[in-house]
Formats: sequence, structure tokens, C-alpha cells
Amino acid sequence: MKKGTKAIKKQGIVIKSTGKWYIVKTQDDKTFRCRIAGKFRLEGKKLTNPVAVGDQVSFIIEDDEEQFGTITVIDNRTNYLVRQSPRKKLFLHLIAANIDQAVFITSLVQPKFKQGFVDRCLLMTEPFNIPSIIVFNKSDIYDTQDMAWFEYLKNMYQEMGYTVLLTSTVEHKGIDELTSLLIDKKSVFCGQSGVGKSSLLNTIQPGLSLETSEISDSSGKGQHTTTFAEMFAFNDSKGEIIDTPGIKTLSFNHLEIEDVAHNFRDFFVYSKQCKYSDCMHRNEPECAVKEALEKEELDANRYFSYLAILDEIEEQNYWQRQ
Ligand SMILES: Nc1nc2c(ncn2[C@@H]2O[C@H](COP(=O)(O)OP(=O)(O)O)[C@@H](O)[C@H]2O)c(=O)[nH]1
Ligand SMILES: [Mg+2]
Ligand SMILES: [Zn+2]
Repeated sequence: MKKGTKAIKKQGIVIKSTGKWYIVKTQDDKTFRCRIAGKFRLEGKKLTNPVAVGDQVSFIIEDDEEQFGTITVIDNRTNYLVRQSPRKKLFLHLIAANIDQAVFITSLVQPKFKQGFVDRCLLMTEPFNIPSIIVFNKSDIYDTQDMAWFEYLKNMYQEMGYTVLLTSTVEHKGIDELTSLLIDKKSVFCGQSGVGKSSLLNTIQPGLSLETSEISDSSGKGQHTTTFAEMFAFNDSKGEIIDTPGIKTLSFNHLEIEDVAHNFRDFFVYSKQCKYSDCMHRNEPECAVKEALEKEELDANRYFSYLAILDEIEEQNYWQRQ
């Protein structure tokens, strides 16, 4: 701050996070490049990014002309999406904060579908009860078998209370349906790379021109790669969308195995009948979850996702607590 000037405090919302800089937008539509001082923790863990896109913050203007400031307060979050930092194993990474709903983009083919990834995504939204939409993109290249698979998955996730959509940017399928779900909401878009997240965003918001496909052209000019999360107004500000970088693997280092069990909502109907109240549904006797699995009332892949996450967390917590 310039000598002799009085600190001016402002409030705004973080619309972009580069790790080093946070772009904060004020009520009067001005943007400031802000830094943050100090260390921040969440759920007892250090964060690679203390401030997330969607955060409501207060900041001091350091240079009004250059629109540069320092964040001093992060308001309490109504909710957030968090995962293990992909680069620093002991750190958490905030994906987004204060959202109305999450849109998880997947495809059954190109790239090959990973149900475990979807189940991990839902594990991020479940603790806050954030409404989640699962989008199956690239329907134009699904064969009959894929379509039957889609119907199966759709029924399963719908029964659990999630919204499921089938889309194709090539055939403009399901786009209007998706668009209508975004009106007046702040939605975060997540997905593994290659599923068509950027293509979908370009289709629902022409003029956005996000770069698509993994191969960028040689000039590299005017290209927009999603390296950082970024929020933009959708449909003449009838909503907001937070675009996030493609996720390779989704892991959690802030959870206990009980947290996982409590957040698989389809298990919950059965787990009340388990003999032991702390049953983790692995090898315990008289486990109602495993009985439901044997009767095919529960999906086997959901159960495999669950077991994989439990094992991962147990191993991680074991090493961390040594
Ligand atoms: N067949 C088909 N290809 C698509 C569709 N949507 C996107 N793609 C292609 O999938 C590739 C990855 O798309 P992109 O939007 O960059 O995916 P992102 O990594 O999730 O952002 C590109 O080659 C797109 O042209 C679709 O609905 N059908
Ligand atoms: Mg992309
Ligand atoms: Zn059990």
C-alpha cells in the first residue's frame, strides 16, 4: 500500500484461482488481483490453495489503479468440494466453494468409463448434500450395449436421488435439458480430461470458446486451457458456472473410513440392519450391506468403489499416523 493512504476494504467473490493469485470480483463488477497472507487450514490439514473459486472474501486495496489487493478475511463457506492435493500428499486442495450444485461429466467410451471416479465425485458432494448431476456425454458413439449400460447406471443413480443426463455435443443432444438445470444456479463442472467438458461448456455458452481436445495447435495463440478453476456468468448472468481442470485421480486424505460408509447413501437403507453398529461392511458377520449385495439389490461396482476407497484411506492414515 502507498504511504500515507488509508486502507480501503472491499468485498467480493473469487472468480479465478491460479495458486499464486486470486481474481476477486466486486459488486460493481471490478476485478482485483489479490494475494493472501498467512497459513490456512481446513479439516485440520494444510491447503495448497487457501482460497477457492466461489469464496466470498474481504480484501484491502493495495493499489486501486493497478487493481491489486490483499485478502484479509475468507467468509464462512456454506459448502465446498475438497480432495487430496494431486501434488502434495499431505495437503488438501479446494476445488470450489459455496456452490448450488455439482455437474460431473463422464463418458462411457473415449475415455473408458470409470464408475469409481463417479462414486468418488459423489463422495465429495454427499457430506454437504450438494445436489449432483451426472452427465454421460458422447452418446453419439454409444453402441446398443453401451446404451443398455447407460440405462442401468441411470436407473441406479436416479434411484439414489441424483440427476442423470445423456448428452452429445456432436448431435446437440440433452443440451437444452442441461442448460435448463443451470438457470439461476451456481454450478461447478468437474470431470476427467477428454470426456468433453470444454465442448459441453462451449455448446451451452457459445462465445466462451474454451480450448477442446488434448492436442493444442502449434500456434498456441488465444488458447484457453483449463489449468485453473474459473467462474463465469452463464446465460446473461442467469447463473454461474465454475469450470475446473480435468481431474486425473480423485483421492481423499481428510476422511476416516466411517466417513466413507456414512456417505454412500445407497448403503444406508441396509446398514441399519447390520449386526454391528460400526460395521464397515467388509468381513463382519451378519452384514446387511453384503446381504443386499448378494441379492443384487446393491450394485457390485458401487461396492468395489467403496472397498477401494476404504483401503486407500486406511493405508494412508496408517502411514500418516506412524
Ligand atoms: N463423439 C463425440 N466427441 C466429443 C463429444 N464432446 C466432445 N467430444 C470430443 O472429445 C474430445 C475431448 O473434448 P474436450 O471438450 O476437450 O474434453 P475435456 O478434456 O473434458 O474438456 C475432443 O476431441 C472433442 O471433440 C461428443 O458429444 N461426442
Ligand atoms: Mg477441457
Ligand atoms: Zn455391514
